[in-house]
Amino acid sequence: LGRFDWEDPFRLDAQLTEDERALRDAARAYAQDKLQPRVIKAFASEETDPAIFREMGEMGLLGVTIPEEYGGLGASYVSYGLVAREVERVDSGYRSMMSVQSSLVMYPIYAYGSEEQRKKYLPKLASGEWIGCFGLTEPDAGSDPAGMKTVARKTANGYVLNGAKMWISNSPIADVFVVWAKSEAHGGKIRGFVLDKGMKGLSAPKIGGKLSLRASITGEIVMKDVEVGEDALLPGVEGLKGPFGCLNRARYGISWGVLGAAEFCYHAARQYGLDRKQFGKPIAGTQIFQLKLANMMTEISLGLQASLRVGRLLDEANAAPEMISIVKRNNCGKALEIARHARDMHGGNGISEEFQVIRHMVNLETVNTYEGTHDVHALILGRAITGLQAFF
Ligand code: TGC
Ligand code: FAD
Repeated sequence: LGRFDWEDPFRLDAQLTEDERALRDAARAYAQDKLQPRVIKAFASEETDPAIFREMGEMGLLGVTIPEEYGGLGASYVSYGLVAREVERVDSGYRSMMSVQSSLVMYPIYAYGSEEQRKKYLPKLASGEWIGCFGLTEPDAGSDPAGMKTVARKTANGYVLNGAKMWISNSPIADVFVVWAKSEAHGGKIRGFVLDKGMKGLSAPKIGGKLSLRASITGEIVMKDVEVGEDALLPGVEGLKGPFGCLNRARYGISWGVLGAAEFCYHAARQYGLDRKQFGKPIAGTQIFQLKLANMMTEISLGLQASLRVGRLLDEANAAPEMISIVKRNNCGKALEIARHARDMHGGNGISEEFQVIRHMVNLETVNTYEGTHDVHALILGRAITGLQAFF
């Protein structure tokens, strides 16, 4: 009979290639050495250090799946998931910064961009010299992005963009803005545009007062008669499948990331339970405490196996979006539940920043909402199961 490891019940480690393990270990070392020491203060003061992008770039953590000729690593989707897990073990906000840059900015420029756009943007985004953001959500169009109001009007030399995007990760510090707009010249179809910081009429005010994801800056994107050339249009895609193609990658990465946050909470609760004595014995020696730990370990290990499976299918170009909805939805929901239990299992200490579980808990509220809410993914799956759409 085989050996059992409470930290790796199904021996995920043995299912990875040597390259995947090496990248995972490098990402873990970076996240623990460089991100962990600054996160408590960054979250408390709602500050995002832009230098993190350059550090991640140096480590090769931006654009993991983008080919090397454009500055990426040309590595597998499983590798990308492993990086997300290590970064989110520290904080969902840091993973957010990384995954927006990789999946929502570099990926569309690579997949839908012209050769000129790829050469202009990808190497600088990969190195972290430039910071990117992705504008899909609007004040009146969140779960229903087809209801967006941002428009691109054709001019003699290009387009004029008008509209406002809301809740955009990285936008106040971004150099590169991938925005989605209804293009009049394309029959009102949604098209992607790449805008540069400093363009006349383009601004990105910060959204303050967030009680979740405070280490990752969020803002609006306001476009007032922003004039761009034809070269700003992403030529390779039309319609909602453009932004959804990017979201597939980011949602998949999140499915791994949230389990990193959940693992942190599980490990912290276990250690706390071993150290903390009440009624003359460690609280980890009580049945209820052990039941909660057993549930945490079970959900994390099942979730990791599922994400690994979807990652392998993505690497074979054989993954369906519904598979990604399953792992995004389930892993986010389970991670949030695990963080809430870990908070409770720490008693009063559970509300202190020092023990970190409450930070993960409030962060996971955002992650459960963005990139398709828990319920919206249920409706995507319900449609696949029944053939009936229940959105409206
Ligand atoms: P629907 O009719 O289903 O589809 C419209 C067109 O899009 C295609 N499509 C997809 N293509 C690729 N991958 C997918 N996952 C796709 N899903 C749909 C579809 O085939 C169709 O193509 P065509 O050629 O026939 O036109 O569209 P709908 O309007 O009914 O959509 C409903 C719904 C709920 C599925 C969708 O709108 C949805 O997923 N809503 C959630 C919105 C969302 O996820 N927003 C995310 C914003 S970005 C973000 O949150 C970043 S946070 C990042 C961070 O900080 O880490
Ligand atoms: P709504 O769509 O108004 O949903 C409100 C509630 O109604 C939810 O519970 C939802 O599940 C429910 N609901 C909606 N429709 C239905 C239905 N048909 N049936 C049943 N229930 C329904 N967006 C970007 O484009 N780029 C970013 O970088 C980005 N970063 C973000 C960062 C943060 C910190 C946050 C909080 C959000 C970010 N978002 C970003 C936006 C995010 O994707 C949206 O918040 C999300 O898609 C939900 O949209 P909404 O907030 O408008 O909520």
